[in-house]
Amino acid sequence: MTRPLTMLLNEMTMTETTFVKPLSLAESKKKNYINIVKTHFNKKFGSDPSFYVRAPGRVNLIGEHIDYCGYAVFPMAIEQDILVAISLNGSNKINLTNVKESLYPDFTTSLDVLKIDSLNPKWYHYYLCGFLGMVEHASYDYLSSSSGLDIAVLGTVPPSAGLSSSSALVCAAALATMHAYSLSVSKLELASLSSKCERYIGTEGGGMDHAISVLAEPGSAKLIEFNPLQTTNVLLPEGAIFVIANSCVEINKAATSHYNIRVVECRLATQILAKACGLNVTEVSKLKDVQEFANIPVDQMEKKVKEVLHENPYSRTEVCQILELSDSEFETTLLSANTKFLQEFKLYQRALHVYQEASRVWRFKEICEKKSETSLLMLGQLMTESHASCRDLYECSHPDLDELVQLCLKAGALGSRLTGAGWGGCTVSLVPFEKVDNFLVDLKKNYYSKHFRLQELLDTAIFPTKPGGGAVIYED
Ligand code: ADP
Ligand code: NG1
Repeated sequence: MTRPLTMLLNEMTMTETTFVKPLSLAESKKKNYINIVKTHFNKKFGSDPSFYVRAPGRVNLIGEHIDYCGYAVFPMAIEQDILVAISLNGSNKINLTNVKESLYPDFTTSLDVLKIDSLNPKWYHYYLCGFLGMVEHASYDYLSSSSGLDIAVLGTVPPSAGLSSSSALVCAAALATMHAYSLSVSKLELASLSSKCERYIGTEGGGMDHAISVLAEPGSAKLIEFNPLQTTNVLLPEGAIFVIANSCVEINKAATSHYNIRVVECRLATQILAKACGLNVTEVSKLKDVQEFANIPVDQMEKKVKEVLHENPYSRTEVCQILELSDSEFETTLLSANTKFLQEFKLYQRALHVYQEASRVWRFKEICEKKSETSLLMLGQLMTESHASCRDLYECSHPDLDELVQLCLKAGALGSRLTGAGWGGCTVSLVPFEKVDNFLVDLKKNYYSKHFRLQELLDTAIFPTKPGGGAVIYED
């Protein structure tokens, strides 16, 4: 029977612009997790939640550490996610509980003393980032002394592994807050807002993770461009699959300064390149701005970097001299809270990585779109080049990750690289369908058995993945 046009239009609108889905439409595996978080909510708060939110983690296929430099990246959402069950509680308290209580203990705060401690980040601070970002966006208009919330969280994204568990939590919190207070925010706005508010935790991240967590559509990876934020669906070539393998080396971005150091090095390289190109340094804040204002194609920026920057690390004094800044001006305008101690900066290597990685992203997209017999080989090669650049120029790898990449290649991957921030976490490998089974067996034998302590993590440490959908609100 043909369905009326109005019904079809409603369905289209539902998938494209609103987040809300009936709970009955959730996949059965998702329903199991929803039941777990519902039971936990009920045990802690003595009632049922009003609704649920899910926001997925992601795997970045290529384009590492370039989103905060303004360049496009190429991630896809994964099945693993953060689930939030939530209800208004009529008090002025936010009560947060987590299904994994031993790792993430309960937390309660009054609405009038919300604080995010970026020096000692705890799990609930990430939730509060999303909450605060949303209420600030609404200028606190919706908050009263009875706007408190009961919240239970369940996460399946491996934490601190480069698959964006923290951003999934921030996005889920922002979306849950939006719906609890009946605010109206578009998907694009939510993606930008969640990215800004995760910075309350202290890391100066780019917008990739939130954009994909909110905007992902099942079945395709996305090219994500910034300023303005826009996304393009890209179908991945057939015949191979992306497999994630966790090195099981954990690194928390907010509790260390590695990530912000790289952001600072890119900022300094931007200023020095801009000056050398005769640009107005106050108008230029990202490496992409230099390339655009100087009107140089991205694949020719390598030449400019080699002309202007030197390979030896820059001292703080030298940077101040070049930029004509006093040390205290330098500290206040260019360094962040956890990078004030820095004395040396590798600018040549970081800028070279960023421009070359940005070119690789566009080549990756073109190969996916053109589709030829050699597509898979070429994609694999770009991924492996990207890893080498992360390891040697950006220095964001880890010996265990490098070992894992080599083992993945030996086990049949056409390409393999670290994914996400690095310094630990996961690899993503492009593996031909017919080799997947052997690939899994080989890795288990050669990496996970060798690192004996990882045996118990095997079930969750290595898994094939396909492009999943973005954030959703489930209601009964
Ligand atoms: P990632 O690369 O996974 O985003 P981060 O180091 O940025 O790693 O963030 C990890 C932090 O996010 C954890 O230390 C924890 O505070 C929070 N987090 C991740 N998953 C969960 C979860 N399931 N429940 C509560 N907090 C979580
Ligand atoms: P993960 O892997 O989630 O820590 C971080 C940044 C991204 C991006 C990647 C590196 C945040 C929230 N996320 O991701 O923006 O810069 O590193 O490509 O800071």
